[in-house]
Amino acid sequence: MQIQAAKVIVTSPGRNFVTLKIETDQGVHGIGDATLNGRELSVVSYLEDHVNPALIGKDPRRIEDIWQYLYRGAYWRRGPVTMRAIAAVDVALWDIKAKMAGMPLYQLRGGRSRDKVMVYGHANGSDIGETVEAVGEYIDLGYKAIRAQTGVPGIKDAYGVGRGKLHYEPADAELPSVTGWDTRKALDYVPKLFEKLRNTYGYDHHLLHDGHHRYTPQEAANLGKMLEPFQLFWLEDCTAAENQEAFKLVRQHTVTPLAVGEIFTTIWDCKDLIQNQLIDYIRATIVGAGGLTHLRRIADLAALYQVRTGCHGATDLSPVTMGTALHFDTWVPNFGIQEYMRHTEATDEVFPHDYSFADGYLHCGETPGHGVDIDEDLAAKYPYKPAYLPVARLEDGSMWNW
Ligand code: GCO
Ligand code: MG
Repeated sequence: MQIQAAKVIVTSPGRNFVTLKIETDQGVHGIGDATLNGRELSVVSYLEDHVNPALIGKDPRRIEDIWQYLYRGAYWRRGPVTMRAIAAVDVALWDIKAKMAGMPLYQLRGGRSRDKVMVYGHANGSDIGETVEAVGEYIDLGYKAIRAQTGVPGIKDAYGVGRGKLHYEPADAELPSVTGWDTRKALDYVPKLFEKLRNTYGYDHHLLHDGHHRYTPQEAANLGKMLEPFQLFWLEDCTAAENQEAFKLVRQHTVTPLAVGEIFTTIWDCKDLIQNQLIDYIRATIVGAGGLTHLRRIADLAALYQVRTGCHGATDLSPVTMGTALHFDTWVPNFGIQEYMRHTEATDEVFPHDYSFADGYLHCGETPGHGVDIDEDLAAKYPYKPAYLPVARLEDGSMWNW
């Protein structure tokens, strides 16, 4: 069996997605997601110019060997571009293997560990009142877990507050738009949001919050401590994670559960945080961390330390990643939660899929493979549009973490 063709499809049904399609000489094809929000074309080039030519003629069943070939073979290891390209190949090959086996992908990992996958949705509003209302809407939709983000008085476009409520998408401009940040104001306002949420809805639902790398370790510790009475499911990216040691300070001061990892690309980014038990949830996901082949290694390491998974699932990850993540979530023993921001209808049409939402849970389908395909004719109707994530500046004009 041989790989006959590998092609990259770029489509923008509301936002940009990069998809790799691998075709075999046996008529079976597989697809993988290679989207890197705001830097999409770099992965297109990485695949088209440097990876796809080397795939032709290879045996698609040798997934592990192809993964090692691309990882070790590049010499230049890790990083978001390389690892997304590897993820796309890996996921397309697992799709092919599962289709050949006539099984849904989770069966090839070892079968079901659970009946359904708990997800969290994104509630946001321009102030506490609006966010509280938005959380209520998610509760009415059946969600068991909800991430709550609020605009903060005096901060221009605080992170996580969208123009569209159900389809939050921050990347929108030909050049990055400039947003603001002020830790003092956020530290004052955010705990009040959670106090109001608990007073309004009680403690039956899981609540989550994303700090988006903005607080210093000391400020993050302070926030974690202030949020303790409101019993969060997790506080995410409370501080920048390049320096993994920084989490020691946060950990020493708060029992609020911590989640990190959506920008991690390999097990090496996760290792110290997991082994030193500085986090509770690891957010690396399929497209960001080298596909199913690599993510399961991260999950297995995490399991040794009772760290659970919480895969990144923002809308910039295509339905291909969502579908594959759901097979991973259905299998992985140390599952925690899955992020679920709904894609637009146009996106769902371009990527027909068999996963479904009911009562706060996602269910992966039973179709052989990962259950997601691409309608190429429809995809062609939505050409690539340059789009960037925003940047953030402090009041005095200095750059900060967006
Ligand atoms: C999340 C993330 C996203 C990212 C986005 C960047 O927790 O879902 O923080 O909102 O900002 O994926 O492209
Ligand atoms: Mg996040």
